[in-house]
Amino acid sequence: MPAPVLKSSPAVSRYPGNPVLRAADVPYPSGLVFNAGITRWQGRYVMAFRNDVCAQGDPHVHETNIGLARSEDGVAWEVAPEPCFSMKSEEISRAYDPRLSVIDGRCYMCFAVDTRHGIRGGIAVTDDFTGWEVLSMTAPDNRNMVLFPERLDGRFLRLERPFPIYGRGAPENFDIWFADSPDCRYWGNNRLVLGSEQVAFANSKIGPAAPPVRTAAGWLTVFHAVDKHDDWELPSWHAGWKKRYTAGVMLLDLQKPWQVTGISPEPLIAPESAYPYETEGFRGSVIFPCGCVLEDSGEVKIYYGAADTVVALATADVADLIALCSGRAP
Ligand code: BMA
Repeated sequence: MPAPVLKSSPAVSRYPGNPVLRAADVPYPSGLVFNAGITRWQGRYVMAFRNDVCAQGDPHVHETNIGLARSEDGVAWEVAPEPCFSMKSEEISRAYDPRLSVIDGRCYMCFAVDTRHGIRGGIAVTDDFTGWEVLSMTAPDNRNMVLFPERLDGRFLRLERPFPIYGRGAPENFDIWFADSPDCRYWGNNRLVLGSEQVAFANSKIGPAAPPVRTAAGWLTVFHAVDKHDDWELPSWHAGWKKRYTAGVMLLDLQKPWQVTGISPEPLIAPESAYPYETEGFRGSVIFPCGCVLEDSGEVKIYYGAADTVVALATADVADLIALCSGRAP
């Protein structure tokens, strides 16, 4: 059964030259380039991207590392000669899905870590994208962590997505949570931000996507949302792919960032067959934003992993996104 069509918001425009990064742009072994954290850094744009090493069309991934790319305009990217981060040991198989936030002049990266004992959320900090200090790793299972780009009352702020298996009442209905920290190492004050049942276009898990962006109306926050159906067979390099990932958008209170003050009832970006890089690839019909940049012009650049295969870019006017969260059409 095909998935019923979902449309993206008219507030969003895809960059016509999409994808902005793919495996062929990478000067070392690469098969899939997706889920990329992006931020402005020292007058340029910097991207940390997930790099899965595999053959085209073959779902067996041999290795995953995190690559680095730089750009003058946020559109044309130059990939550094070597990956910038990886984790591997007897316990840890890989680190992936980076999100970048600049806080007080240092660049922090959140990432997921697959281990023999579950999936953990990591945070590392760098000043040069060469040396990294790993500050914290959650207990399993947790991932999709994003740091706000500012502290509040001296405390670091993050959104995260634990995966409760027992006690949630449904096997994969996972939610967005908040935590804060005095030092980015020790985290607490956990609060529920958004339950997956509050998102009309999800029937399964949701999660933080890109780090929130400050606006006068609140923290503009892109999240991902999953709908799935046992009868679906979505295009994929492996059989049995049944999950569609869309992007949604909400506003969080500037002083109480665990409180949702507005949310768009419709998807912001849904995978559409007019853009085959979204519907065909390693896992088709996946929109997975990990980076958001607000320009002085009011343009918001939203970077997303498309079909778990490439990095794509969509833009929107910040006023339109705020209007969507207030239940108003742009
Ligand atoms: C999620 C994560 C992401 C991936 C997405 C779609 O659970 O594994 O890395 O992009 O699924 O496959």
